[in-house]
Amino acid sequence: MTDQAQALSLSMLGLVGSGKTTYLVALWAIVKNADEDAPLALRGPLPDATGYLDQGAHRLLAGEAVRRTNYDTGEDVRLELTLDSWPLVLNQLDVSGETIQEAIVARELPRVVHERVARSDGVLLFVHPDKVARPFTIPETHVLSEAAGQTPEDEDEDEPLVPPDDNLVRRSAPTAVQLVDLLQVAAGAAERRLPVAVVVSAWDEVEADDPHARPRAWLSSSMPLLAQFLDNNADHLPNEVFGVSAQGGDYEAPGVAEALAQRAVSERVRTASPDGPGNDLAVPLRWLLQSRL
Ligand SMILES: Nc1nc2c(ncn2[C@@H]2O[C@H](COP(=O)(O)OP(=O)(O)OP(=O)(O)O)[C@@H](O)[C@H]2O)c(=O)[nH]1
Ligand SMILES: [Mg+2]
Repeated sequence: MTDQAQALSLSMLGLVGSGKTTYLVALWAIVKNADEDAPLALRGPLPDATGYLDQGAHRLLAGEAVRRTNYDTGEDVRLELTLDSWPLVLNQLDVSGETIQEAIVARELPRVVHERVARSDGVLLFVHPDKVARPFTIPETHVLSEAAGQTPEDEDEDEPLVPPDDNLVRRSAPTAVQLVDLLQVAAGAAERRLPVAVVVSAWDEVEADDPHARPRAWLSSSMPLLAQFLDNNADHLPNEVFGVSAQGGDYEAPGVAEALAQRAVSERVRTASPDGPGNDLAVPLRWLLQSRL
């Protein structure tokens, strides 16, 4: 088999600020300095445009968050790697969360993203734990309408039905609804079995709340709809959930960025997989690789 035939091509998907670029840049900072015989290493030519990655890596090294990805263009990154001696092409279009958000509203991926997903061997789906918009429960809805000056009797009054604005509904839908929509669109584009590695980014923040947190259990309690969708569609969308702290901590918290900046990126990273905690950013990639072999 040629390298190309074995190469794994992945797409990164996620809503605005879900941690996609930080993961990619941390990976770059690590492989750029790795020995040739490291489990995850660079292979073949350097990517055409390393400026975007280098700039991001520079910020991470200094303990600063990466910049937001450009809304219009995104960034096209192709990394040729070896993972546990297997050739792996990380052919990733790092699009901004807004591009994905627009795709959800339109229920159609931009053509360039559609083509990538169609040719992908797997998807990294990013979720930021602090940016999960939950659906309201019925009691919460009552509290909110009372706060807005509405009494339960008002709600019973006959009002003419105004059809909801579809775009508005999709835009303001809970995060889990948007991600299920996105996965359905991606599965349609792929037209075949599409393994999904859910990456819960900023895992340090989840662990700060609960040091015993496990990624799949976190997903089930934070986004039950998404967890159930993944469970029910495991035939078409085989899936696993990972916790990843690519920064290693919250750079906004007092003293954290300064302390982390003293350490190499590879030593800051924290991961949580079904096998337990670790500090290997490649765990979701390894799972995707194995689910294609
Ligand atoms: N605490 C913590 N925060 C993180 C971590 N990784 C990313 N973040 C924060 O999450 C936010 C979004 O990260 P990005 O990597 O820019 O997310 P993105 O998905 O590329 O965002 P867009 O390109 O804007 O759609 C930033 O404020 C990061 O500082 C982490 O490991 N820990
Ligand atoms: Mg980005």
